[in-house]
Amino acid sequence: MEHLIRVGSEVRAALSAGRAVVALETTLVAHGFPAPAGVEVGLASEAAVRAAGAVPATIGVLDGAIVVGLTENELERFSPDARKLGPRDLAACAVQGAVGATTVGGTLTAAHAAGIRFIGTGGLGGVHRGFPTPPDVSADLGACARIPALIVSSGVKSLLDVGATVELLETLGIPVLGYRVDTLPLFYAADGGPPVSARVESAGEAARVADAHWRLGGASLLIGRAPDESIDVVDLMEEIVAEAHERGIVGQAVTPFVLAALHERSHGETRRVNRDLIVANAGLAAEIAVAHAAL
Ligand code: PSU
Ligand code: MN
Repeated sequence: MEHLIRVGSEVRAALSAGRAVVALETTLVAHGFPAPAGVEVGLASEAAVRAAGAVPATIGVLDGAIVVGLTENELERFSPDARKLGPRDLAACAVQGAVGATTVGGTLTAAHAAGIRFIGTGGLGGVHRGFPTPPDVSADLGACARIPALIVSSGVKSLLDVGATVELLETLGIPVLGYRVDTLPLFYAADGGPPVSARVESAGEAARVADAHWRLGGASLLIGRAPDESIDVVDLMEEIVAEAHERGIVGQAVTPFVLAALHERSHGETRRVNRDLIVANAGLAAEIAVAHAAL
């Protein structure tokens, strides 16, 4: 079992030197974009982390191990047939030797085991529309409530009940900070979301708030960064979510279906905005990690 977690050499060296490291997920690589676009998004995110002076640690399960710091060749193995791994799924996937792409919750679990506290992603999971039929709440929220980390996203996944998700985040004691914004970004759209619990103006301020939160025994914090290009796809989204429901698509299959339909019907616009916000969030997570390492 000593090889259950395999930390790449660059990540290992950075961690032991106390340098900034940012964890990146692989669900968006395997399932968030049609192949091979996801790999490009993953590599661009890693480049953004490096440009901000931190070391990227992209996480996924391969060859019987939870790998923290995938190489480019390894990242290319995260195709749409990879399993989607939440916190509950990591152990079985590793033991069974399958390829598994980690969600935010799965990434948090592995990052915590490796000693990494900063994550960049697109959107956090949350409460699905139509709750409680079925009572579909992402395991991302449970992981955030247990594990101390800072997650930079553009809010929560766009097909969720954003209001209900924010209420649940409050219940779980998870700060929802706005990066230079007063309201939580709505993924593709910058404005119109619920108010954040506090606004921060800089990476340094975010790092100090995270540090204070952790000293108080807090777990994760969410930082919302608005997409640089804001688009309104609310009506299109409602149409597609209703269609998924009619077709009986449930559980983990919902997100890939909705994202693919959105990309297609917006003529690629959502894909471009999605890609760019993921890369920008990775860069901001790295800036905050660098600021935290200097505290
Ligand atoms: N947002 C996206 N694309 C994605 C995800 C979020 O735009 O692929 C992924 C993230 O990995 C997130 C996961 O952690 O969806 C949550 O899935 P679920 O609701 O099944 O827990
Ligand atoms: Mn779910």
